[in-house]
Amino acid sequence: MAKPIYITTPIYYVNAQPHIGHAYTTIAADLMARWHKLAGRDVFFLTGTDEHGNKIAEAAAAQKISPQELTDRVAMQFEAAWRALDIDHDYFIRTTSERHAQAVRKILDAMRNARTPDGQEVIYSGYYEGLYCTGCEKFLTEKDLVDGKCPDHGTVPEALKEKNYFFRLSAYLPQVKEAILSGRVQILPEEKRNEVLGLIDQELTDFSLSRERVSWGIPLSFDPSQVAYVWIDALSNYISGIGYADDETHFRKWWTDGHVIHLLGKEILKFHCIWWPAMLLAAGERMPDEMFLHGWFTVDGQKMSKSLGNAIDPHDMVGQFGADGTRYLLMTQYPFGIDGDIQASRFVTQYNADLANDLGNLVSRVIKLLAANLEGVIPAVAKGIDGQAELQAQAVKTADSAYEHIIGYRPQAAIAEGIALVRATNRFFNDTTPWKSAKAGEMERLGGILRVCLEALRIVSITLYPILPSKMTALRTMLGCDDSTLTLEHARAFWGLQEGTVLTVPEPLFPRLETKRKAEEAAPKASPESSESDGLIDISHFGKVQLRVAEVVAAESVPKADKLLRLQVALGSEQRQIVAGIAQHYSPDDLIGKRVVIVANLKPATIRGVESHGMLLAAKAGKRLVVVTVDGDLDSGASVS
Ligand code: ME8
Repeated sequence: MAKPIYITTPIYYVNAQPHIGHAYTTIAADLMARWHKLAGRDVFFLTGTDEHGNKIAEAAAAQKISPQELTDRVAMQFEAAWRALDIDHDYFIRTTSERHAQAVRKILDAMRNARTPDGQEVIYSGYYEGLYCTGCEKFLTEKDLVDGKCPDHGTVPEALKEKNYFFRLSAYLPQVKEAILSGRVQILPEEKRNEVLGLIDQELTDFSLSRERVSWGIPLSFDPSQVAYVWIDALSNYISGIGYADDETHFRKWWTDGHVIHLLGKEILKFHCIWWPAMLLAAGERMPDEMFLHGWFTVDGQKMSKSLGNAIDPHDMVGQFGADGTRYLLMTQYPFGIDGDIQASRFVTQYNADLANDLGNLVSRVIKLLAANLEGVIPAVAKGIDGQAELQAQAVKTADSAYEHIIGYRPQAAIAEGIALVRATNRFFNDTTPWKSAKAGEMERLGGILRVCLEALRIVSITLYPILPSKMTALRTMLGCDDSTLTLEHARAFWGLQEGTVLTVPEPLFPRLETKRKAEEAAPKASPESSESDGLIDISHFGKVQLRVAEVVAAESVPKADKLLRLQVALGSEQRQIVAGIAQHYSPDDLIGKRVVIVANLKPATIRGVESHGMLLAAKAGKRLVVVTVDGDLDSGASVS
């Protein structure tokens, strides 16, 4: 018997709202869990929220609410986002739950009572002195800093000295390394495995697993004046959520006897691939089987962040593309293991091309022809139709090839298998011209062609079910298929429909979306057109525009471009160059010292060979153009709302 599969996502911090970065990993895990179920595996899928630590306490204080209020509120938002995206997790673990606290105490007690392979204490007390970044919730070294600041958060870390309990990580590194080298613990993709091995060879130091000065956390049972370090707390979710402290049988089934898969983003590699296996070894538990670290994506070339205001809310996407459309779009942008860029401005085009045209139209053309000529009844199999053998051969292999891609962590390729079958079926439909048979009264041939298309669609409804669960369920209902045939096995045989079943004409599965220029170009981009034309960009859609006050510190004309001026502006502590099409309205000297308003969160563009990073706001009436400026003593960098 194949082992049960236990699959997890990271648990997300509740100091920010859910965005499509969180959705990305969660959809991938959901897709994989559904695939393994199709293949007949027993699967448990866990996700949840990471709710302790100073970062959360500070976020709550900034909103003048208690940490518990904040965590309750944001955890609900994560759960709501996953409902909206049709995420079918088996349990949602919250680290402020009693169930979780019990598990954290249990694993720390187990570590506290254990001895390292060479007989030393696993947990020992000592003093920690270092530079702590609350944004990262970790200590940084001098060489991590850029200009004295955390490179990820741009903040100066705090110098801390406190009594802590330390985990003797060093005693477990040889075993962790061996497990990775032998393949007992698989770290994927390959280059991440190498990165982990490289880190282990740098002889990582022991780390402190408790905090004295943090109060928003889980007190240690052996010293309640300290709380568990938030990463120790967070990693333990993978066992607390399946009953480590309160349901032994469940825990043994999914952890000890299961095949454990952690999906995560690449930035939390060290915690997962080194600390976590070492903690488990120390506590006498099995290490996970596979950890897949996917890349990070930018949105229209920019890092997604709260401060840039460009984080896309999953609900906004679901509102426009539906749950299935959103899942599809997010998973098909670039291969899973690498970094990528998501071009929100192309979503509508892609949705229309793949889902509305290729898949939706195929379904409606087949069903309409059937309803109009054969009373909507699933016809008999006919012989001698050109192209049928080829389509059939491709169809019966589709789901197996897709599942192989899933096992290899290539969800995009798995989806592409399903879409390739849709396209092949469309070609078959077009090449066999069934509408001509209908006109000519060749009902047997018409029926034969449509039956082939319906069978191919049945296989599509299984292959694309994991990414499009609700639409493929609707398609299956229409084809008269129930859940008992929703399996990989049923996608391997070509003939599976019940002749004589009456089908109904469905609502369009994927109604075409408006491709108004506005919607297509909603994500702001500093292209030469946008800055030299009417300058209008749609801010109602994705990628909220961030307006900020900037002070012009230098201005000059651009050679051979009589409309353009090149401005240097101060934006807080940053200096930027902006090219603006205002030379016919302002001389360079007019502008120096003016506090203008710019769209600050655009990716740099090159205009007539000159780089421009941002866009100036101006009001226009007829031929007159006036640059928007602000009065008063606002500093440059201030945001405009
Ligand atoms: O790190 N591209 O939580 P977090 C791809 N609480 N994935 C992205 C992404 C992007 N632009 N942005 C976020 C934490 N993610 C800890 C984890 S686990 C024991 C504790 C996804 O809220 C990706 O999965 O910062 C990444 O690892 C995770 O969100 C980070 O979420």
